[in-house]
Amino acid sequence: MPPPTENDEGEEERASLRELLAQPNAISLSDVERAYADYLEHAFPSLFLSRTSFLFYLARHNILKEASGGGDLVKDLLSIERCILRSSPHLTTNYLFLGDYVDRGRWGFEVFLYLAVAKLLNRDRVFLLRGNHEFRLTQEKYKFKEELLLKYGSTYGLKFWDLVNYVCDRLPVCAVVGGALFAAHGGIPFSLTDLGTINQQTPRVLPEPDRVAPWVWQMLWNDPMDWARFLEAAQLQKVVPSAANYTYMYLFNAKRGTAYVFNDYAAAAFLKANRLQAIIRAHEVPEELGVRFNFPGRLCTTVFSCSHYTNRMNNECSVLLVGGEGRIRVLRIDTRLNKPAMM
Ligand SMILES: [Mn+2]
Repeated sequence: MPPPTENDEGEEERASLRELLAQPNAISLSDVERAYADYLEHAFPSLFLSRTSFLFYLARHNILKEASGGGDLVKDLLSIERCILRSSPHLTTNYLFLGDYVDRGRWGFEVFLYLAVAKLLNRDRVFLLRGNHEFRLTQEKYKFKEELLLKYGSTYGLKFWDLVNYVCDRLPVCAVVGGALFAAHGGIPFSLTDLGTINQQTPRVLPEPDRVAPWVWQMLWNDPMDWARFLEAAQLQKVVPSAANYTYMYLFNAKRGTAYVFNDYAAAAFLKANRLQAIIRAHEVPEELGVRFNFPGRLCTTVFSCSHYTNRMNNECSVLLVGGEGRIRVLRIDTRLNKPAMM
């Protein structure tokens, strides 16, 4: 049997890309690398919580009138284009994205590039946090690495994969908005909870946070859990809640097989200790409208900005509009045109 021919459209595209990249005057990978380095240098003058003061700085000068938090933008380019970046390229609002730009869809690379370009054009307006899919391990397990290999072949696919992860390893993992709101992809951490200490002790480049900085891993993977479900989970895990070992507040996250769940006591303690008002996170799909208030008193809000998630759900999506003093408004995104067939 003859070997399968590769003379299809995809191969033609790959060949023309190779040709383009082989030309001496074409943009080279090192140019792309330099652009990313430039992006990082200017994006986050110092990573992590120094962004707090950066955001405080903006707030003090009344530039940060409102900020939108978009969560779990996996694959949903249509929603980004139509609803979030429609005023691009020159944005008049600040945008904070809560991670998960790749995996679980066909357009991870495009979403990532789109947001990177938005950042380059609007350095002081667009902020990108890291999600639990901005990791090599996760991307190998889900679809992103495969997506790049399929689109660009093994040589360039792997190079692009490295470039994206060069950026991911340097993305900040949390932010404080307007001195009032804590934002992270998953939630509050367990093994270190003082933001000042976290800022000091977290390496700026983190390819393996699960081993080096578990609190970072936790901020990307943790989930909030209401008290009734928390008690059930404690019973299942045969844990007797005890203030001494913090199991009143955190439990092993059995659904994920890693990290922790936290209840409203944990949320309140964390917010009080860090003098903040509320938590904004993504990471879980609210059933319908793209938003869920997890605890009484709106201590924690889950926002999801990807419609028709994984093409199997019919969820709509939302973004949060954050006004002065941390007031949150929910903006629903019109997703009627985002039919799964179009993904
Ligand atoms: Mn996630």
